[in-house]
Amino acid sequence: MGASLSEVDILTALFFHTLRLSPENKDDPGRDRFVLSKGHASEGLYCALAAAGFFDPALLDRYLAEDCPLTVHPTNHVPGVEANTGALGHGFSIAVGMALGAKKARRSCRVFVLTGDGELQEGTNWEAAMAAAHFKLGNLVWIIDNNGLQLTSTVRDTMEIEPLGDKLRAFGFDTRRVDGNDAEKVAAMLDTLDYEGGVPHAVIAKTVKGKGVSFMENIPEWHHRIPTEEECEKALRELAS
Ligand SMILES: Cc1ncc(C[n+]2csc(CCOP(=O)(O)OP(=O)(O)O)c2C)c(N)n1
Ligand SMILES: [Mg+2]
Repeated sequence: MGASLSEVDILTALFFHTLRLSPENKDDPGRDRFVLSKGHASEGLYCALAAAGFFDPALLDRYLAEDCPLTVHPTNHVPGVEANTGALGHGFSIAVGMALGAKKARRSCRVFVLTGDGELQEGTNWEAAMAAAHFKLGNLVWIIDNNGLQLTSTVRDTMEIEPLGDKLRAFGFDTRRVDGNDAEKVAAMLDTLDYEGGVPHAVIAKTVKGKGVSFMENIPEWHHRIPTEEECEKALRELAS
């Protein structure tokens, strides 16, 4: 839940402001794409997709049930899911391929991808970053959920990724920073990007893992812990207030 609460404001900005994507155009080759590379945070994506009308929100109650398509890691059996992700380090490469394909086909669609920050320890991201700059993919936006935590510990203690802004700029990205827990700020910032130019975009979205639930914020174990019924009620009360 920590990983989903971290990203939910970014998904809100994307699905309810930025993306030219809806249940009506979801099979149109010219649609915008969104790839959740940090696929373990599927609950956030499922909630966004349900709220945006891609499937009946009642399905959310069957999350992880046998025969339910809402699995821990998302697959394209779920309407609106563009890529099967969850093995970290692959989603950004997939997104680069989508953006390159769109550019070659002269389609105006844009590709947005959300990775974690611990995920950037996977070398495949940096190969993809080189390719994005080389192919001048201005239609690509790489958003990094920069919450400073990964599975059991901090990113800094596991394998430091800083100075991230300098790295992204050196790899040729138009690099922005934003409060990733403020959907309006994310949406406004994405409006300012030049999607027609030849420079790919990177957004360092500063977030808090577990955002909005006092006892989950910044606590690594809420990466995987299942709340008790009491904790669940408290979390829902806090999120609703
Ligand atoms: C290739 C691969 N290695 C390990 C894992 C196990 N794993 C799942 S989530 C996670 C931590 C991810 O941290 P981060 O990218 O910072 O995402 P956050 O949840 O903090 O947004 C790890 C190591 C995985 N899913 N894929
Ligand atoms: Mg993280």
